[in-house]
Amino acid sequence: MPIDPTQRYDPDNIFAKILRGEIPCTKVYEDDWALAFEDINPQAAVHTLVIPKGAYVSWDDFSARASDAEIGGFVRAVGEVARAKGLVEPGYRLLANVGEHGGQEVAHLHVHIFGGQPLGPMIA
Ligand code: DGP
Repeated sequence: MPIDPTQRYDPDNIFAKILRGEIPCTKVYEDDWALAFEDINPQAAVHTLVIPKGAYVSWDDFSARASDAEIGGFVRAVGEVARAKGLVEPGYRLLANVGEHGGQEVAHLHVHIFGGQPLGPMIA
């Protein structure tokens, strides 16, 4: 079920457990602000998720409540992951699903990085 973006942060969501090391992931990047790991169900040749270390339900929650330092650190980390994966040329796609209409399934903000192939007009 897609999540309700107005819900309070659930510290037992699956990505919170990954952040705490309670569930394994294939880590590709980590710094003070963000963790990046491979999506368990890849939708493209490269499908990596980047999550902030802070407790934010969604992009909406993050953009409203996070500090400038957290936002800057997270945005920079997303770019760092894309560069580390060699995606800048010929390009890649970022996606953050928000709430029910966005189809968000995990209630901890995550940015999808898709790449490694021509992506066409849209990945649902
Ligand atoms: P979204 O629909 O934007 O909430 O996407 C959630 C993504 O999270 C989806 O592409 C699958 C991925 N995912 C769900 N559970 C796990 C997990 O336990 N590990 C990893 N690596 N990815 C997961």
